[in-house]
Amino acid sequence: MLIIKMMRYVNGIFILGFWLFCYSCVKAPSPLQPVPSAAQIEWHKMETYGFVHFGLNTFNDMEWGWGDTPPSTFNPTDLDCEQWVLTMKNAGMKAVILTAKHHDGFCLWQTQTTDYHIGNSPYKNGKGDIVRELSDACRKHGLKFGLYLSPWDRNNSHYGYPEYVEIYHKQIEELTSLYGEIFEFWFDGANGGDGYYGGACELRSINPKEYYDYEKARDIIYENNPNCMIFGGTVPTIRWVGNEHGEAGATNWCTSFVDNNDYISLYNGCSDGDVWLPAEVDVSVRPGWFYHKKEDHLLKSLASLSVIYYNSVGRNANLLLNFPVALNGKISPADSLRVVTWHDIIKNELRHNVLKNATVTADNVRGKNFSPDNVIDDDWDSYWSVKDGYDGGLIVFSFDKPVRMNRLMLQEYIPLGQRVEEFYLEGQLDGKWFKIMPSDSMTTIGYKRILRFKTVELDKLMIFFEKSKGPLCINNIEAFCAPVLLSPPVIKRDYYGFVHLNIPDDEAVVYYTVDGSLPDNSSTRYDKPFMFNDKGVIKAVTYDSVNDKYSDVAVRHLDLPASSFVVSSPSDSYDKIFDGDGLSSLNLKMNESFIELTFNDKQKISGFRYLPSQNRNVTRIITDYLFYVDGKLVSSGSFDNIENNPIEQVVEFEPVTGKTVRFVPVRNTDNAGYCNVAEFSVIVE
Ligand code: FUL
Repeated sequence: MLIIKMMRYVNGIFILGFWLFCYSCVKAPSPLQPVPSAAQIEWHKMETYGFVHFGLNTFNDMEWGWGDTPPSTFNPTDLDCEQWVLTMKNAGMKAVILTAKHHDGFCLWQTQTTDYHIGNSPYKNGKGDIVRELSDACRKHGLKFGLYLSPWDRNNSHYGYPEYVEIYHKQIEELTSLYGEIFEFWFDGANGGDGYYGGACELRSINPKEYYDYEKARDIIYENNPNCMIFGGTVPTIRWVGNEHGEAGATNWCTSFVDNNDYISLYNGCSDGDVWLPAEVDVSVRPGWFYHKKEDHLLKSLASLSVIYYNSVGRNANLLLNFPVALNGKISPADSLRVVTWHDIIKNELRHNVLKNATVTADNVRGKNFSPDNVIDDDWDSYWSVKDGYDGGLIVFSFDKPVRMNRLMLQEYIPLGQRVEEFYLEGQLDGKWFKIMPSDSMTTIGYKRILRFKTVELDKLMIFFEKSKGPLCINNIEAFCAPVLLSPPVIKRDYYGFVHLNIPDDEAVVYYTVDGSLPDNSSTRYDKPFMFNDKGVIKAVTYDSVNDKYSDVAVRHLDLPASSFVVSSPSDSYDKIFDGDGLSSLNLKMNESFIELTFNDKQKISGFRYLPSQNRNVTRIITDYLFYVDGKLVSSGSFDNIENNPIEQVVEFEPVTGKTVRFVPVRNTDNAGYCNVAEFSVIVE
């Protein structure tokens, strides 16, 4: 009897041992083709890197130089590549890509292929080489280095003929053999046609898919840089995302087609694509790629840079953020501070992973090495997976005590391909399950997906993967409770007198005052636009009640609203200059039209405000004016530096009592027949 019992026991151990053995030696899911190359995987892990646009265009205040400006125009006096690199490093970026040559053909290195290069400029008496200086600075500070070499060359006399293609390939050879390792090579897609072309000044059209022989270009690059990523051309390893405003699709597949050299759906990728071609989002911190003084006031806000981050890195794309280096050869202090601050904000938002100590369970586990715990360990190469034959799964995080969160980061183990097609989130508090928005159902994940939603408090978090192209392979899941984004409200009054206080984070609370006092959480709370049919100062702050923190105070001086006067000069679109919107403007005919307002009552008039159109590339800005009260000239003059800095102009003078004012434009920046007015108001005491 004892012997039988012992045998059963031994048998049991044997079976258990055998089962454990099998459980732990379950094979990984087969890769789902197409999969990324090792170099592509390393590229994904970089996530953000910087772009520099600098060249003759900078000195000519242009975006697309014609190719005819002499190299002598290029003269940065204080160039400092280390300042560029340190800015990017402090902003968490892993690399920098330089426009070694833009469409104007001017080369920032000492090339043998043309005279149109930095060696013929006054910079360092012709001894400078910015490709060298930047690649050295990158190596010194541990960043990778990449290059942009425009295929289109509006300077070169051979452009359009076979000779130019040889020149272009020679340029690639110089750049990829003389400056150390290149992590990414950018072939820009622009081929505008017309140009200087050595003086021919004509239109030259080519077929970009054939003309440049990109296959040969790739071979030259790979000779010294076998792991280099290639952007554009006919043999890319990454794809353009299809826009330049910083946004990948919420559905974003790393897979696509390179069919007849056309990429299909740049924004979303293609779920059934046959090559791994992940998206790169390129966007500039200012409207232009190159520096223009007149865009100093249009530097992207922290709020819009944050949105760009979540719409690129948070949507399975890499972010290539451009710095338009200024004329002195440095990134403007405002730009560099803005981007470093933005990085600190994002880092802070994604700092404390609240899933770290959760108990993790799943409805389906492939085997011991594929445990759901793998999604919260720090090992990128370990992942949770399910059994073959399943195209979904469920993972649950349980917390000892309720946890707050408003961000969720998910990552798939992409070496085995991109799989997830549909998933949603649910939370449980006090035994009740509820859906967590951002939307009912999400689609792709890929290398990284970050979701933002309203703060929820949970005992349990469940992620339900409804559809996947094969067994799930999820290597990382993190959740965070990001603090409110404390940007000061944007204050605007519309044509009807309603004041709007806009903030980017709808979880924040806004408080305001209308009596000049400083607002705090005991002031009036803003919940919808309010009527302000008077003159006065509106002050507003954004408040984070969890951390008891305030944004800077936004201040706006509002003059008497449109309801307190009649416009006596007829025009259909006068409402545009009282609507608080700097993008809508009124055109006034020079030497003929003016703005004339008659107040309902006599006023003590002491000045006026003029805002030119805030559209990009704005022209016809008023530079000189006359201002009358009841027919008497009370002020005349010019708006200094308005062309470079088209911000609101405030003119004040000794108060004059009167009812009717007239603002007459005298000159505009372009000596054009019309000028523009986006906003106008009269200051009264
Ligand atoms: C575009 C170019 O035409 C722009 O000037 C800029 O270089 C941008 C990154 O790519 O296609």
